Amino acid sequence: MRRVTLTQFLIEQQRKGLMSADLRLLMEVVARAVKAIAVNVSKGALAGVLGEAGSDNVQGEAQKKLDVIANDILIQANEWGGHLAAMASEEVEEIRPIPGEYPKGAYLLLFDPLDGSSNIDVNISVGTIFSVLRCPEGVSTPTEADFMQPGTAQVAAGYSVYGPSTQLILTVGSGVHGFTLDREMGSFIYTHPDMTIPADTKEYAINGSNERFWEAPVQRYISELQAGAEGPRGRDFNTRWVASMVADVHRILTRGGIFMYPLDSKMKDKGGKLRLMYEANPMAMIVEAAGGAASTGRERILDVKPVKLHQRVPVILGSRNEVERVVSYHQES
Ligand code: P6P
Repeated sequence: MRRVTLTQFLIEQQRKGLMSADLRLLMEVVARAVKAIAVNVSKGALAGVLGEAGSDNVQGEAQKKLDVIANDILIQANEWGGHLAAMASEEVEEIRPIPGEYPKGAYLLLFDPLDGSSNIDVNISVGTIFSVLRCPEGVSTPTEADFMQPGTAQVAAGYSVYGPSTQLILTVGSGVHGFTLDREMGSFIYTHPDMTIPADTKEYAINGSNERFWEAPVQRYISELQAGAEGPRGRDFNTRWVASMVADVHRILTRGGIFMYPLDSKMKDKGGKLRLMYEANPMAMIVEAAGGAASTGRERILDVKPVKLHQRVPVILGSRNEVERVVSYHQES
C-alpha cells in the first residue's frame, strides 16, 4: 500500500480547501516539534543515568527539564514561521507574544507541552496536546482576552502520544486522522484514517480513589458499572486508568471507552482538575470529530465560555451513549 506522509496528507487537505496554507505550515511545524520532543522524552532515562546522582534530583530535574524542554521546543519551533499571532502554554502563566523581529499570522496556538509528565520516571506513555484558534480580526497584538474563545471556535486540534510508537492524531473538524512516526525516515506516516469512537463500550477510565469526593450522579454511574452483569446495566465492565490523559484518550479513540475526571468536593473551588484550553477543548474537538461526546456533566465542553487562560473544568468524554447516560444522571439529580 502506498505510504502517505503527513506532508502529502496536509497538501491534499489544503487542495480540498479544508485548510489554509498557514494552517498547513502550523501543522507541519508542530509535527516537527513533536519529533524533537519524542527524541528528548526517549532519552529521559538515559539523561537520568547520565545526569545528577540521587533519585529525587534526577526525577524532579528530569521531569522539570523535560516539561521545560518540550515547552521551549514548541515555542522556538513556532515563533519565527509567520503563521501565529501569539501562543499560550500550560507551563507558562502569561500568553507568549511573537517577538518583534518575526512576522505574525492569523492563528493562536495553545499547548500542554508534556501532559502526564509525572509518568515519565516510570516509563509510561505521555504526550503533547495542542489547540488552534483564529486571532480575532484586526488584532495585531493579542492579549489573554483574545484567547477567551469557546472550544467550538477551534480550527484544529491534536495530540501526540510518546508510547511504544510515537503517534500524532489531528483534526481540522472533519474526521480524525492518525500518523505513526517512522524513526528511520523521520517522517509521520498516515496509518489511522478516519478514526471513530464506538457509541457503546465496556471500558471506563476514572481515578477511583476519589470516589468519596464525587457528586451523586457520578457515584451512581460508577457504582452501576461496578455492579456488572448482576446490576442495572446487565453486563460487566472493565476499568483502565493510565493517569496520562493522552494515553487514556488515545485508547478510547482506538477502541472506545469513557474517560472521566469529574468535579469533586476536593477541588470544587478550582472547577476541576483538567484545564479547559489545553486539555479539555482540544480533546473534546477530537472526540466529537470521531463521533464521540464530551461534556462537563452539565454542558458540552466545546460550549464552555472561557474566562481565564488556565481555568479548569470537569471532563467526561468518549463513547457517546455512555457520556449521554452520565449527563442524564446529572439532569435527574
Ligand atoms: P491523577 C496528568 O497530570 C493529568 O493532568 C492528566 O494527564 C491525567 O488524566 C490526570 O492528570 C491524572 O490525575 O489525579 O489520577 O493523578
